[in-house]
Amino acid sequence: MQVQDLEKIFQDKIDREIKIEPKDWMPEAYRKTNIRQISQHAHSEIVGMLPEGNWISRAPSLKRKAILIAKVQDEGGHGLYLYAAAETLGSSREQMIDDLHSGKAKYSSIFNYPTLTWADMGAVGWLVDGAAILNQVMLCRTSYGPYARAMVRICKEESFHQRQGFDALLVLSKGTAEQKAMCQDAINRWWWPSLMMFGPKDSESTNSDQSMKWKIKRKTNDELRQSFVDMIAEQIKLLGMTLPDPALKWNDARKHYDFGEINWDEFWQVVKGNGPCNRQRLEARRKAQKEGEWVREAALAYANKKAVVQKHVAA
Ligand code: BYC
Repeated sequence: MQVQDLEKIFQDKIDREIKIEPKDWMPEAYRKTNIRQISQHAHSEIVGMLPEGNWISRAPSLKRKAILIAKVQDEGGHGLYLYAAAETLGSSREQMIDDLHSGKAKYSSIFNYPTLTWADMGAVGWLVDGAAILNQVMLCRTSYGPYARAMVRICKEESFHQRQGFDALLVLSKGTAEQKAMCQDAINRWWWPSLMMFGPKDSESTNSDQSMKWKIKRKTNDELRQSFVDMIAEQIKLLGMTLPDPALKWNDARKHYDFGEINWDEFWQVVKGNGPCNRQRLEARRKAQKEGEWVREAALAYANKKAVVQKHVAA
């Protein structure tokens, strides 16, 4: 069969909402785009464990500590489902991790900001996981089967994450003047970076057009960002706090909130590796990789030994 015919069958499947599976023929660019996006998503989950892990030993109560441990562990699990989904496209785990450590692969800009106070744990849960869910609910319907199926479970866990974040902030928002101030300060610092998580404006998004045609993405960066602003602008009223944007205003004609201009220069600086914590995050990942070497070696030796024993038993 000619490549054009294969491409037609492929696009036809996508148009008819039939999932693409690992053994199906697919254009090389579709494979590459999925590997890029899924592996970057996996890296974000793993690097995302660092800013929150930072607070496990300092959580204000046993209950909050248990919740935070569970959340950070969930993020590790999400990373593993996603690496496994990317592996079905022919990329090895080692290669993906090398690309993260060499700085070749990206991960979400949001995790290059520091978590300075306990209120940041609430703000990360509410805003960062809130932004992540909006994006990820759409990805439950992405065209590549293993990615879509991984996202279903991830989304269930993320919605718990968002609620626990909101709950932590709600407690602070009803506390002492100092606690209220800490809550507002965390919201002020995390608001704009959360809006950046959705990526550049549609007019600057290099991958969106093709990814929308292939139904890897179902909504554009700007559409998702607008849904996020509309959702948070309402939820913040329950906290009695404010968002740090004087331009934020309901627009009755558009039936959406208008909001101010994002600092795109800051976004690109962070994406290029010059954010407040980029170096620290990569160093922590490289260190963990090195220190875990003996564990990987031992696990591999055990797996090989078990395979030899099983071969003997079978023979
Ligand atoms: N940070 O053409 P575009 C989570 C890059 S949540 C860094 O629009 P695309 C978690 C982009 O990669 C976060 N880089 O790209 C939550 C591209 O560069 P390359 C993870 C960014 O892919 C709580 C260039 O800019 N979620 O995990 O069509 C706790 C142009 O952009 C960012 C996901 O990864 C950014 N914010 O759309 C723990 C969801 N934005 O690759 C963990 C899956 C853009 O061409 N990913 N870039 O060199 C996606 O949905 C899409 O990849 C994006 C970007 C919407 C993020």
